[in-house]
Amino acid sequence: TSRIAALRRAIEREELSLVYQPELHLTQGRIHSVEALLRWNSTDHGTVPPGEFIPLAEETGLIIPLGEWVLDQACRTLVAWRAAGADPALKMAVNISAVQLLRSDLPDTVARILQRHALPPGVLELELIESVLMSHAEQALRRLHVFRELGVSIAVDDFGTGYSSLSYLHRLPIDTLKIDKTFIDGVAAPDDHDDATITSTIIAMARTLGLATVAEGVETPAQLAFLQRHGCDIAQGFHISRPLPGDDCQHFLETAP
Ligand code: G
Ligand code: G
Ligand code: MN
Ligand code: NA
Repeated sequence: TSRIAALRRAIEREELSLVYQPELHLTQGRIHSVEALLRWNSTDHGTVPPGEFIPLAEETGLIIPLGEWVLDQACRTLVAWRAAGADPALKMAVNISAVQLLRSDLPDTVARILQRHALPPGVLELELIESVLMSHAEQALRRLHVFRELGVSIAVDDFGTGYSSLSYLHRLPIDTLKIDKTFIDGVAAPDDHDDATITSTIIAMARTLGLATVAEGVETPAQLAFLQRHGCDIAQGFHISRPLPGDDCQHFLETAP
């Protein structure tokens, strides 16, 4: 079968799974959130990387049922962790593609799934990429206001790679900026003064504007130290933890300090 045909049947064939990557709060010293990341292990095509099948799902519209499956599954997992004693403040972060955000029924879908699982909206954080907030500003803004009213928080993913300015973003009802890994890669490299300057400037300006900052792709103790020194709120990356299957992540949460 073609990849599209296989992807179309991936849910019913139970080929999809989520892995969860913890995000560490740097001053509170606790796991603030986990990000759900979709994986596809196809019977016909083997393990297909998300960088390949997610664009395919977006082009074909399959991202709508897949995205709903992700939200439902992520909420189900969070409910199980909470029942097992997880921090009630622990947030679940879910990536939302532009195709999903532009649908007017996304807020209803999200509200319905939260209700189904009896979860307070405040534990859900939706990650949006920067470019959709610029290219479809009006529709995006309408959705963001509904989510704000609902109590769901919004993070801007891969921040710094698009063309939005902080002065524009701060007028939007968003909560968090996730600073793109490409900047974090250079922050503790002696020859990369630009990345360090950009990162510390984003952190300082975000703070002024009342936005929380997450550093993505933190891989070394030196990067973590830089981020702590510059007042970044939250760190995510292989140095904290790789994305983990649900059971392993639950164990990580139970044993993390
Ligand atoms: O999971 P990483 O391991 O490879 O993710 C690669 C890319 O796929 C990232 O840009 C990530 O945001 C995106 N991604 C992962 N899971 C999801 C998902 O459930 N929905 C959407 N829309 N994107 C996802
Ligand atoms: O676009 P988004 O930020 O959602 O993408 C998350 C992607 O980044 C996932 O593919 C995840 O596996 C990957 N990732 C998370 N932490 C690290 C890290 O420390 N190093 C590298 N190389 N990739 C990471
Ligand atoms: Mn993300
Ligand atoms: Na990102």
